[in-house]
Amino acid sequence: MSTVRETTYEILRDLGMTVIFGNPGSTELPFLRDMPPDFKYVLGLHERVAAGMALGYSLGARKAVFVNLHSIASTGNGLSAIQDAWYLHAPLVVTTGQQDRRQLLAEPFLASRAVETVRPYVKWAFEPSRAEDVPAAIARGYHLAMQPPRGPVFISIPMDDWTHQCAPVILRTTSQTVLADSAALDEVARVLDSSQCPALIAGPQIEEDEGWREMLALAEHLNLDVYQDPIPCRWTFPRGHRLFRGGLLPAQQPLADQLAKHDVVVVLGARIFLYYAYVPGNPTRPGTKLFQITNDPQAAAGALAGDSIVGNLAHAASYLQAHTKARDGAAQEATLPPGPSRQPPITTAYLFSVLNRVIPKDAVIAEECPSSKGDLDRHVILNEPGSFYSVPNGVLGFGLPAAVGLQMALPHRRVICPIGDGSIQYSVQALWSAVQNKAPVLFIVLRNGDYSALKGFCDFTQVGRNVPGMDIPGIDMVKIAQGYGMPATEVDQPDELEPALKSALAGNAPTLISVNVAKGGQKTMGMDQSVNPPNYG
Ligand SMILES: Cc1ncc(C[n+]2csc(CCOP(=O)(O)OP(=O)(O)O)c2C)c(N)n1
Repeated sequence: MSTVRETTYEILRDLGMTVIFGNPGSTELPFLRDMPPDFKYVLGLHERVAAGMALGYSLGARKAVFVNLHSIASTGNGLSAIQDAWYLHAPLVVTTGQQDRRQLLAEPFLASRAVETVRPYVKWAFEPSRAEDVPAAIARGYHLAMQPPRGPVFISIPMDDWTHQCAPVILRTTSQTVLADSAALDEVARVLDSSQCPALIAGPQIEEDEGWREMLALAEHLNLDVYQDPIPCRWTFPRGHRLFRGGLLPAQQPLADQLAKHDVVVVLGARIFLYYAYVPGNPTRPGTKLFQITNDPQAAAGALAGDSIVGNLAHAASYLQAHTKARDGAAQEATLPPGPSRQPPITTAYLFSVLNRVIPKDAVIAEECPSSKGDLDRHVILNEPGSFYSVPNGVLGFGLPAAVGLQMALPHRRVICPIGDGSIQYSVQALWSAVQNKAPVLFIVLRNGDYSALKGFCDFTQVGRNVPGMDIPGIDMVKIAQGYGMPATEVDQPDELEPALKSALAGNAPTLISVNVAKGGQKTMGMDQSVNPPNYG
């Protein structure tokens, strides 16, 4: 017999979870002591950062990652990263310490109700009723986290459990590919074959199911318009492809208008639909035949319209390609946006157009730049899988730690993190982790001195501009980064930008460039002027 602690390290090793992201406290020390040398502990100075780096690492490495946080103290701080993992379908096995079982009844200092706190945002939240069940509970959590749709699980572990005796946990496998009903796919194929003007919507689950090549092959076979889902958290179609028509707008009527010319729309791996501001309308023009293929039964059940099919996206795309007729059509060229002005002050459109010129073709973007998402979307053209990650549910603090975790998982690709000067403050301690882990992320701070996206939303919702808390003057991110040990520079003039970016990319160290940019304020988060009044009131 071994101890619970020894058996846990054995099963973690067997399951491939030997990198542990965490922030420790007294209730975790009995687990963390004498960590075996083949394990790596990655410290986050704040739990949003620890769990957020784990999230990035999980997305980059495409596997489950173990997280160890501190009782309820950390669970609250880390909850926004856990909900990001929930929406991004990222398999995190999150554990926290609990007070000693022998005094829990008396609710001692650091007694934890974390299980109840996290429940809405995890696939399973559990505190084992016996110490000797802890390793098996972790294995069960792993298997569930890896089932599509993947996602976080949570286990609370009393601190006295680790020294108990326990039997080994036998390593087992659980299959992870669930195929869509072929009769239902046949119906989609039949409707596509009789369509005059079909369209595909590419969603994040294409990457979850490693279906990039299959999606691309299907689109080329059908020779039809392809749109990215609204406010995408992943890019799942080559941005420079002749069939790519850009992103859908995240509001009902504008989105329906965008798709109005299509008689058949097939949504591959996305919700129907992710909206932001409320602009009432139909999900699609009445009369359009709408299908959804998703790996997520919740997304199927919750779709506002259309017929849904649950199953693996890579398989479904291949199946549709094999069961539909190839379509001809005039090959359209991809349209490039006009080159933005290089007059000062630097605009975010100019910044992203320069960035697009200098980054490697296989760069990975982890972004959080609310008011300039539209500019990023238009000017950064990446055509490789796994090249884009963004906030899945509007909670700021995602970008910085995700970038560090992605870079740690993907040492051969360069991770770029464009981020607002407001957004970076929600998880700024990740700069220290980038330095400590030698993760050469290029952080580009868009310094406009305000919450431009919120000002844009004030306009959009017509609440006016007389709202407090919209400006954030006097933050020097160069000094803050340097304080965490990171080289950092400021860029103020347009012609300083390209040399600064090139010099940072030539090196192999994490670097921060703070760019003074023109205020946005005309755009709401993830949306452009096209959905603002007077077009839609
Ligand atoms: C955790 C969290 N707190 C607050 C908000 C509300 N919020 C949305 S956008 C935004 C402004 C972010 O500022 P910045 O990063 O500078 O980007 P900008 O709006 O200037 O483009 C805020 C505070 C949020 N979405 N998430």
